[in-house]
Amino acid sequence: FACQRSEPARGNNHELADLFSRMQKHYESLGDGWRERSYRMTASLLRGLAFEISGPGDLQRPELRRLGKKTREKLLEFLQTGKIGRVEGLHEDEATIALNELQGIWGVGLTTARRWHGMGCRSVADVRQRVKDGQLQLNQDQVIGLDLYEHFAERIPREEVQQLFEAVREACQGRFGPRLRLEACGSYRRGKASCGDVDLLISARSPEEEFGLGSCKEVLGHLIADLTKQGFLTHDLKGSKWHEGDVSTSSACYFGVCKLPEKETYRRIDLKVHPVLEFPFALLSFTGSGPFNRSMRLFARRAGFSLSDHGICQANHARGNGRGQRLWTGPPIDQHRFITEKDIFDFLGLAYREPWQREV
Ligand code: DCP
Ligand code: MG
Ligand code: MN
Repeated sequence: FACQRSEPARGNNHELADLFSRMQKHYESLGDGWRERSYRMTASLLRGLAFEISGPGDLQRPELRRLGKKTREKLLEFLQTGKIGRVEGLHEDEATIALNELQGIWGVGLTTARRWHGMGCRSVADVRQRVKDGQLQLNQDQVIGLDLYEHFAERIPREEVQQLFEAVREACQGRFGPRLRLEACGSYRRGKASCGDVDLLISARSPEEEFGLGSCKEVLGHLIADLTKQGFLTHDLKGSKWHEGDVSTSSACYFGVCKLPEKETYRRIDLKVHPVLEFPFALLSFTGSGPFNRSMRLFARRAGFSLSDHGICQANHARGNGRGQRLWTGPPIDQHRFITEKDIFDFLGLAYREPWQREV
């Protein structure tokens, strides 16, 4: 994990991690979960090293003791030749390209993409044809995903994210007055010039203001009703299941589609409402990036904690061959200690990283 107190490692480790990530993606697309996890683990281990791998001797260091024989061979090959033959040999085959295109339809995961590929679908156009011919049944999300495929494929300029954010802020203000806090997260908060979707996090401004507000689900329900009524929200995704009674979590989450009246393009929007006490954890998690979250959570786990968008608690590995990765969670850490994201970095002994420094 590259934000340990010592200087972040770059160079070899960085390049190696990218090579292993490519292998991971390759096996992911083949559905080989075991190899996928193994390469993911190696890539994130490499990204987290506090020292630079510069010679064969480094492979003996205790930080690398979990690596298997094949992985060591690849590292050695890289140190000796500057590349890994196995990765050089990877080329995107036609199946991979087709599977990726199909998974670009919102609501289509690898399993569905494979099934459709097996029926001869190679492209979005193929899917549309088969739907027309009545050979393919889509679920509700996929109907929307296919209809709005070209819309969702278009990146959202920063300024438009800002406008969409304003629309939601006004709805919050209109319904709850100044009690709610709204943050644009995801790639927007990481400073990207354009975003794939709009990610908005909502919570009360303070525990006092949370009092009497209703549950997160109720708050979200009101906002969705208001935003739908005014025509801002146009489609619900995930079968609009957000309001169903999942008692295990205190937060609420909505996936949908929105549009500004003056714009042509429909945009994907994710809304999350969290309790005040979870706010810094939700902000950190919803800001990403995804790989950054994974490496920070892995770092936390190695330090004996389990980090999520709800909080942090003590966690113990199941002892065994080290592959099982089963986790017993212990007592939560007092959430009142965490007001900002920086409090979480501090707690884990990590140097703070600004959102735009969280790409990996
Ligand atoms: N996230 C995560 N793990 C996932 C999905 C999301 O940790 N499987 C977190 C990290 C992401 C954030 O949620 O940064 C928002 O998810 P998005 O899918 O919206 O991704 P980004 O906003 O980072 O990129 P994009 O511009 O493509 O929306
Ligand atoms: Mg996003
Ligand atoms: Mn999102």
